[in-house]
Amino acid sequence: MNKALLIVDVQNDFCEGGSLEVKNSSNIIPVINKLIDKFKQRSYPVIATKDWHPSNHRSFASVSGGKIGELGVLNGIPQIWWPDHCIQGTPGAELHPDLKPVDTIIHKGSDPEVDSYSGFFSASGQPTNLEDLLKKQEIDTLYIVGLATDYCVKFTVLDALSLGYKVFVVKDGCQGVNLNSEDSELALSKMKKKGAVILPSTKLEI
Ligand code: VGL
Ligand code: ZN
Repeated sequence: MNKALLIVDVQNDFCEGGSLEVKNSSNIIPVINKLIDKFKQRSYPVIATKDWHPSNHRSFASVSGGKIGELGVLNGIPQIWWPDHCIQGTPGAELHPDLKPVDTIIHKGSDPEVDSYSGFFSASGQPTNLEDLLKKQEIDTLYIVGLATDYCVKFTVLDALSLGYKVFVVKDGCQGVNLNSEDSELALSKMKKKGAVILPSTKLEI
């Protein structure tokens, strides 16, 4: 088994004080840092995704004219309108400063016309570099953490499962947006139903 740690979107805009702040997100940083240490000790790859939008990204309420948090349609695909976030090259798009260094960064969401919650594919099915990278390193098992449980973590986990990876989701290494209060729990149930193992970092054996 070749394992990798995949850290989803732990960027300033999703952390406390950011434009799309996920409440209590700072709690996950020490958990993730411990995992980074463990994976590095074993020479397992540590990969992070970044939501990486141009300033005219059409998931932004300000660009598409929708209301923040409401559901609309973008090029025929259901789309929630978000505040401007993770704009390429801005401080909000940087990884949280307390996060330990990672080996590789995968960018997603750069096409202004299409959103990309998953680290593997955009909503229209365009692949990122993630699968190629994992294939090159013969990774078959992913430990996934990050933000947000109910969006980018969820879609990344579901795509990883469809692609045939064994997936562990470290629950205390994730935090959700929870536009509805149960969204994160529902997301975790769905990931579990599709085959992910959900576990706390204390139970993790690598
Ligand atoms: C995300 C909303 C919009 C996420 C990204 O990283 O979960 N959520 N863009
Ligand atoms: Zn985004």
